[in-house]
Amino acid sequence: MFKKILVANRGESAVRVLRACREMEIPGVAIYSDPDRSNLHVRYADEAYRVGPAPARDSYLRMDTILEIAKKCGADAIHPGYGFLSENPEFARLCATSGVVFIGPSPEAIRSMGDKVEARKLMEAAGVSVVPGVTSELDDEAAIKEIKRIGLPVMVKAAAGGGGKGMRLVTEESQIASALRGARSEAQSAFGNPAIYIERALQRARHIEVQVLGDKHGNLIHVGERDCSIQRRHQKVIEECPAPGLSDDLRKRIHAEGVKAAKAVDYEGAGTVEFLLDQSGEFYFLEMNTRIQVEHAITERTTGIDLVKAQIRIAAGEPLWIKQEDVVLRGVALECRIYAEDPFNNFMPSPGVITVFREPGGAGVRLDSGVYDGFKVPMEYDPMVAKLIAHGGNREEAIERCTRALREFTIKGIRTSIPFHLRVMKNPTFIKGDVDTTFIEREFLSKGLSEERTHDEVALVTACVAAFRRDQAKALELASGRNGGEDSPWKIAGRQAALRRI
Ligand code: MV4
Repeated sequence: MFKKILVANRGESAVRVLRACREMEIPGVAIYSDPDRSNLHVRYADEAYRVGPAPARDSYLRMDTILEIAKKCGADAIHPGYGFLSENPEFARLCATSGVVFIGPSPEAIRSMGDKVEARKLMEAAGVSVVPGVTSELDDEAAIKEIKRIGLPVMVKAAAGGGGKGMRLVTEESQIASALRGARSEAQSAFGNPAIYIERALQRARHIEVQVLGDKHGNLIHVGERDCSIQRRHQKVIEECPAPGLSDDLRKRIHAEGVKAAKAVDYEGAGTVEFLLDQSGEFYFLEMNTRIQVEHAITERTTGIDLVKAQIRIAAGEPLWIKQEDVVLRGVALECRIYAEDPFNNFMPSPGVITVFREPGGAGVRLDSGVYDGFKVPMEYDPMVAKLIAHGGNREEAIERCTRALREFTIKGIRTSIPFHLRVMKNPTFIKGDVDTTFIEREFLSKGLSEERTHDEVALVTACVAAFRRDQAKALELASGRNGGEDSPWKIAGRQAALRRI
């Protein structure tokens, strides 16, 4: 096992990994950028080193500095967490050549899955179903011909993209030429690679992803699926494990395809195979994420498997200790990602100081966060402040517990998405489990979101009215007396009324 692990990440992600290190009695090392000096992950770690100034490219993305720190402190492994360098094949390669274990898959698996065109081709060759489409370089004329064959609407995607970046929907033939041109130039400027590909656009599909675990000895299993359809602008908002409403047969087939996809790249470690499930029940490979994901905790809750510890054990060369038939999912887990943003003002970022942070708890509740009372939510990084994971024996209980925990959760000083999550929890379409990737748009954004008067506000107005009445009553009481001089109650009441108008 490793002597010491450096965690090349920040916030909640770094805290999650450091907790696994602590349980395994492996010293954990944090790195921090200047504004993160007193961040929770720094306090939690056994050692911490400055990596650079605020911008990620000068700190959490500095491969050379991070490897230097690893050498200096004697870390023999690096865990990249999620985001930052977690899906950077060059970093995985550099770790290997520097004699430090990268806790994740091989550079080759990261690279081939990072190129979405190559991933599509690999999957097709392995017999995994992919969305009908074309990946070859085409001029406009040839592209138009192909698009007619595939059938409108189509999606134009960047080969180097992923996660929805640089993606365009084409619904009419007349848009094709400009969509291709736009997508190519966007792909060039965003990824430095103008390659694009075209797929038939699936409408109102669900995002279902299969969590896999593979070791260095050829064993590869799935540990169930998640539904991550509830998202806004490609940012996941609520995830659920297992995906609601799938037949046993469909579920089994998706699991099998997830395993087949991961085996095709000899996958090692924890990974996720994403599928789009359309309304007719057909599903297609979309992408593979070659890292541990934010939403891994709901799988941990339903399977009882600690996925981060699994990653570490696999990276250290241990064979998988669980067999496929031993993986049993119990109940339902939901995750709400709490962001520092105002759901009633178009989800505007709401950075600032968290003055009160009171976490929920109790049966079936897990809270993973990187913040605390007095924490300043920085502008520079991801606005997620906490993940609330609620588990129940069934979906109904998971929703009840999630609702209860969201109500217990108090965050003051900044706006958060907690009230939005509460709306989702009582939304009839969500309660039916009838979700797809357009859920938020259809159920909320198209209808407009307005704030409910909170108890606090009602209490404040009530107190003002009560104070006003009391003052008036007092003034009238005094007025009924004899005093008419300088202390005339009429004058006092008049002065008070004038003051109130300020
Ligand atoms: C699609 C699609 C429909 N048809 N591809 C968005 C993120 C990236 N992983 C791929 N995405 C999509 N690809 C075809 N051929 C719809 C989406 C999509 C989506 C996918 C998963 C979760 C949320 C989404 C929201 C909008 C669009």
